[in-house]
Amino acid sequence: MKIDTAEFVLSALSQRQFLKDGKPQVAFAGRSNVGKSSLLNRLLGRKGLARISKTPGRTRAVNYFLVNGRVYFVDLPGYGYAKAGKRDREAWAKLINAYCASALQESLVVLLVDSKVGATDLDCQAFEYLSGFGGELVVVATKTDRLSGNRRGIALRGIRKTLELGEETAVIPVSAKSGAGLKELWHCIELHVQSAKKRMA
Ligand SMILES: Nc1nc2c(ncn2[C@@H]2O[C@H](COP(=O)(O)OP(=O)(O)OP(=O)(O)O)[C@@H](O)[C@H]2O)c(=O)[nH]1
Ligand SMILES: [Mg+2]
Repeated sequence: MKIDTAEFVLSALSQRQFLKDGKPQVAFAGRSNVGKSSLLNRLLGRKGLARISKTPGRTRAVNYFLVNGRVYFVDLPGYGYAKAGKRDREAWAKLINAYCASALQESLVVLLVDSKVGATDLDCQAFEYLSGFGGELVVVATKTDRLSGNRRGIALRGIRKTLELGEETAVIPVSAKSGAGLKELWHCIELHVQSAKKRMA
């Protein structure tokens, strides 16, 4: 997709602020620090659009970005932030649950898993949870620039095995740093936007 415009729209802190105007949404979910904001920025070719931080747990709200006036990219707050207290975790769960219940059927969810860390227990739980909403889901393995070709293959197979993925679910290896895999991910996103348009027509 050629990006003509990509603009920050809204940082939603509660369910009332969620956007439901019928435009397709592509939601980026995953562990804190897995690289959601970086991937979103790289896909859109806009470095500073979504905030990136070396401190995990910075993205606390549901952040919406409107792309070419026709599809929302949604940066979801990350899970598994080690320093988060109980209240933080509960607030996070509430926000994510609400987003999933309200928008996930219409969304493509991009679940990010760190290729070097592999799929954690929380990633498995997230995968099961997100799969339960009946929307489309694609798994991406992030930061592949940190692995050699051989170890990358092993890591991908490991992720597939740990998440117990069936053939219908793709795992796309990507790097926000090198740009690897972005074409494949864009292809998935395009298909989603097109099928969402057909549903609405
Ligand atoms: N080597 C490498 N580092 C990356 C890549 N993507 C992200 N990072 C680094 O990983 C760290 C976290 O990136 P973010 O994009 O902020 O991660 P996030 O998932 O949005 O984190 P939260 O907002 O806390 O949930 C930063 O230091 C990034 O520079 C990548 O493709 N390769
Ligand atoms: Mg982030």
